[in-house]
Amino acid sequence: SILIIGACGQIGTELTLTLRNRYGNENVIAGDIREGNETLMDSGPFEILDATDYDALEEVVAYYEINEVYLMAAMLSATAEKFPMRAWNLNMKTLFNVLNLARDKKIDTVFWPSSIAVFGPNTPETLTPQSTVMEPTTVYGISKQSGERWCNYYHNKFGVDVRSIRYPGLISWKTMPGGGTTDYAVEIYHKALSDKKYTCFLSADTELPMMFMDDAIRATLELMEADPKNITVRSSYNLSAMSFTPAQVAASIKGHIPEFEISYQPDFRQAIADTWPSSIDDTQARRDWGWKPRFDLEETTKEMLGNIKSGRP
Ligand code: VAH
Repeated sequence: SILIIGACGQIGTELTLTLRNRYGNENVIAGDIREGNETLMDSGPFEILDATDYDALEEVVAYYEINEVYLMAAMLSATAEKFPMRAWNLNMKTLFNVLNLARDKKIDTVFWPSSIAVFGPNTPETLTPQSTVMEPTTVYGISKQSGERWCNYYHNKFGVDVRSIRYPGLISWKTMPGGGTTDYAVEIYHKALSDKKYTCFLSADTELPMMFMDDAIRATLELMEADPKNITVRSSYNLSAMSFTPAQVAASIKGHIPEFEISYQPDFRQAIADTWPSSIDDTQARRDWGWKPRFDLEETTKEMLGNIKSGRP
């Protein structure tokens, strides 16, 4: 069966629901340090789990006969700058615990998310290559770069089947993001509907790689279901769907809510965003496992405004 660690997070919630639809509710165990929303809690087994505690994790894996783990728990870029050592501890200890379970053959397959945050100020900024200079300047980026190196090491040294994607900023309506620099791209839709205005914490022209959550979840399942012999990247795959600026998403929203007004008050998160690329080259993912995005900015805006308005759970 499958265990999602961090099942109540922005990605974890949707991943859990999708996996339960696909593999059966009882075969997908949701684990998190806190309880999640009603839809998640009512749809299958749940365990309060601190994945930094190896013994607690091993007990859940044994009890439910887990063979696949999605490690979606982490402290994201903005919050990690406020609590560097807590972020490092959470992001790395959980990864070592899961990789060691796989090394010791207690589980078979691991998914671990990386991020465009692994790139830094001297990384080529447009169409950032799969393999390139990476000198991340954020705590979160350092933890993701280091995590990628460890995933690649455990694969080469112990044959661990760990698979990873460098997610761009993710936009979802079912869940709110938590502590990221790209969170503006979710907040803006909620505020557009509730207040018809939004004060953005990034500047108007800050172009960042972004992706609608349905694309990110589909990519994750496609990678996990790919034939291992086609997987040539065991650090983490670049993945891309679109890039946009706050001004562009505001214009897209104005097409549906003409009276929507945006203003800009960049805060400490601007300095983080300025170190990240504006677009990503995902040729390797397209070649290795047939990746192809489906949602562009206009379709994302329609989905977000349509679903948030209906107040679906
Ligand atoms: C963050 N949403 O903002 C995450 C993600 C690329 C951004 O890693 O930290």
